[in-house]
Amino acid sequence: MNPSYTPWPEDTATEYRERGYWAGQGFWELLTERADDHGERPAIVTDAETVTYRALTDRAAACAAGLHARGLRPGDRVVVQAANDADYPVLLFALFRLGAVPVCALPAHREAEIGYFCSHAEAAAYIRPGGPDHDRVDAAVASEVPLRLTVAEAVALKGDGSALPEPPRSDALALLQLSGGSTGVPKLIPRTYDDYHYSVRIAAEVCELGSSTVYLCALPVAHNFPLSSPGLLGVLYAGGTVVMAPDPSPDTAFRLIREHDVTMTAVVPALALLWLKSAEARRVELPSLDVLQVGGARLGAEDAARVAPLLGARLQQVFGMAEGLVCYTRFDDPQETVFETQGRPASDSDEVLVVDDADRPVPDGQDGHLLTRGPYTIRGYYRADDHNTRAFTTDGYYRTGDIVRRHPTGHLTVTGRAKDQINRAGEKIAAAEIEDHLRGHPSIHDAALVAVPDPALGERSAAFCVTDGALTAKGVRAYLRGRGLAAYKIPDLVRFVESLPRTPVGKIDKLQLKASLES
Ligand code: AMP
Ligand code: DBH
Repeated sequence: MNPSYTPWPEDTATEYRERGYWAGQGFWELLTERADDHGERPAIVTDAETVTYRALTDRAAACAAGLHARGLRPGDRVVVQAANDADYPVLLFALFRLGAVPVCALPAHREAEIGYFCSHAEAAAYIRPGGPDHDRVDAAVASEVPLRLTVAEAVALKGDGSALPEPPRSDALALLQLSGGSTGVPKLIPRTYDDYHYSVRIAAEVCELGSSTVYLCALPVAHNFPLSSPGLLGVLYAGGTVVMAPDPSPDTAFRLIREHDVTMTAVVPALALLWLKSAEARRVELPSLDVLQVGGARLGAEDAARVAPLLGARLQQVFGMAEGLVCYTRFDDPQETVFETQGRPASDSDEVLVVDDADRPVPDGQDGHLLTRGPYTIRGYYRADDHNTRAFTTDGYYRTGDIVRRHPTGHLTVTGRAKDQINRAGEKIAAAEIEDHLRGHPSIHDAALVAVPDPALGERSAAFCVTDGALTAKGVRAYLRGRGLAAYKIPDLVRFVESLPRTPVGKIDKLQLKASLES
């Protein structure tokens, strides 16, 4: 029994192994297997270099030995913050080799988040980019974290490989992912090799990856989506090539897609809209691009329909969570399903319940809370006993906080979020629904709806709109009414902003929007 997190019950774990979901392989063995099979193929490509499978393995092994010589041991937690470049996979696989456990921080995190990760995980090391911002973070955690290095320093380390212990067992912790949770501090998500490997494998299968896949990593690579759905790990599993984008702007992304004949990439909806806008203005040709994955937040059906005509790529909607479950639309789904749903679970072994407030199942087609469990969905957050009793049912289902509608095919449409709902005098408004309508306006590029405390109603709604036109609040309300919406769903407040604030991974930061109304 590991005291840091709740493992799967023993009989369930046995079943997952017997059924082959848990294959008993770690990521280090996976990489060395690939290097043995096709060592000279490009694994990672950046503007500066091409790293073959063999070179990636060799560099990671050297780095592992160097980190070991500096005192890192199997099981040690290491908070890692890195840019999208070749050093990140070197470091990641070095930690996998050593059995040290990366905490997947994002480059945008600063003192508050990093300080929290370091103390909560009792990190043995903090590895981070160079530069004044991260120097400051480093200084802030210096008294608490014994080993602190820049990424460049870490990957340059060398040591005696023969001193390294055996690679970790597959039931060990592979990494700690972060939960984006809309309130409070992020939770740490304990993922084992067995379960993460399965989620990567099943993702590679669903996305039909192969050795000819060239994947552009445009989102911050440590995030669960570009890391594992199928992302970096899925593409390496399939023997393909990962091109690292230093930034996700249309200029950089389109250039890299053309230069390296990229076949697939993944973005959040806000980025998709930016790319679509740019593609529309410039009529870009991206002949190699076959699949655009969009996930992390709800993509409106009207925007979904613009992807193929403007980018020449097939759209795949991805609805996932770092806690586990990931849903994908399939390439043979009818168009309507690809536009209107966020996909269906990657694996037949994913158990999904859609329930009412009392945890009673609701029929297909009705909104309900999404609960899930399965071979790659955690049974508890890391060191969070108290929160776990709320976030998980007694029989091990994770309460996603998402409101979904299930179709008879098993596809899910995300219609809202339990925490992201406005309760206006008892009448509920799903923010995603109104946002989709707002984004359907030709002059509104992005929109967010948040709750504002109201003495009479309890809450009222405020809409933040990013527009390029001369819109008025009255006009927006009239437009929404024109879409046939109930009166209580028409925003009480309408604000026009140049852009919506984003969390490090690009989701709309609703807390900041709410705060902007109070100041
Ligand atoms: P996190 O806990 O940070 O991994 O965030 C996962 C959450 O992001 C999910 O529970 C959803 O609320 C949201 N999410 C991810 N993908 C989508 C999507 N395609 N559509 C709507 N919401 C999404
Ligand atoms: O938002 C997410 O966390 C997410 C989205 C798509 C995710 O974790 C994933 C795919 O794996």
